Amino acid sequence: MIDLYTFGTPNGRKASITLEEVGLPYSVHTVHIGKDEQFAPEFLKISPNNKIPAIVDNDVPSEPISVFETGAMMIYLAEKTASPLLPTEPRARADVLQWLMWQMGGQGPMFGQANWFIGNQPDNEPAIERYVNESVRLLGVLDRRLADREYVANDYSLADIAIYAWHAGRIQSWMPAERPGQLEAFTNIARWQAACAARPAVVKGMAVPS
Ligand SMILES: N[C@@H](CCC(=O)N[C@@H](CS)C(=O)NCC(=O)O)C(=O)O
Repeated sequence: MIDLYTFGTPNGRKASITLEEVGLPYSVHTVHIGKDEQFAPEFLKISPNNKIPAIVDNDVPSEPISVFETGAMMIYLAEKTASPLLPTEPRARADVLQWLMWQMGGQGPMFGQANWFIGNQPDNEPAIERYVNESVRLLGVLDRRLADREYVANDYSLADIAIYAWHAGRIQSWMPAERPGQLEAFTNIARWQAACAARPAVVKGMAVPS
């Protein structure tokens, strides 16, 4: 059994959707980041960066294996189950990994900063301008990528899970009111988002922790 330490955030959902997709049984432990539970010494032993999510795999021959950082976690789970979410064929694998890293280094941090400044420093116009502009640029990149393929790396993969978890229901919450037209223009993203949202594993994973 795998222990999942998580909270109801985009990064947390990346882990729970992946666990649902690969079909491994797991037990959920809520780490309430609003109550600073991520700083508890026991949690820091498995997640030294004091962030959720983290997993502990007890279904291994010797000591349990703990993994923090969602990108590493998703790759670990896909490899453990030989899942097609991370293909072994080099070209397809590189495609999935580059878009997974695009999410880890680009979409996640930029959406996160835009959301944070709009929520916490609404008068900080330079910061909001910077992060919203960069987020919109990234949305354009994603929309163009999806123009001639169903999923980000052709077949549904870890990349879609990571990007979807951050995309779903988030953008509307921080995109400034004067920008709504831009969102509607991303028609390829809208089609892809609906396809991801319809997957039973995505529905279940998005609801964790219940
Ligand atoms: N790069 C990390 C980011 C994880 C992250 O930012 N988690 C947030 C919630 S979405 C968190 O735990 N924040 C609590 C804190 O920063 O103290 C990953 O992908 O796992």
